[in-house]
Amino acid sequence: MAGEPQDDCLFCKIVAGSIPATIVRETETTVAFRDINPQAPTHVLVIPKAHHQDAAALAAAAPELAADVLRETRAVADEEKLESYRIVFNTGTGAGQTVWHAHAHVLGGRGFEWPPG
Ligand code: DGP
Repeated sequence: MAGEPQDDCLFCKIVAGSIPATIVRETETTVAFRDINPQAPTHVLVIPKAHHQDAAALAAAAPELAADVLRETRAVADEEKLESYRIVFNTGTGAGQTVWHAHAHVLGGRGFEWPPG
């Protein structure tokens, strides 16, 4: 069921604390932790604690929670002192999504190209 923890979900395990992560922020509804394979000097993932498979599912099922995630991207950027940064929600295999629990990448500390690769 949407929102319920999934036994086979890596990020649900990070939320539960059964897989370690370098957590930088936590709220009642979200967790932010450093990406294990950083693509920029700052690379933090912001996730809802509740399980939704991707950003589209999250926005449809729980728009207030989606707003919490977006608000937290700003808080991470402020804490990391990022003047410019990129927020990415890879949504679907073709876009590069590999973990099926909605997450925002907050990337900063270097320049970025447009269009993205
Ligand atoms: P995406 O490809 O958009 O689904 O992003 C998934 C990200 O999750 C990817 O950048 C690597 C990161 N990741 C995968 N496994 C782990 C893990 O065990 N710990 C942490 N901190 N990050 C992980």
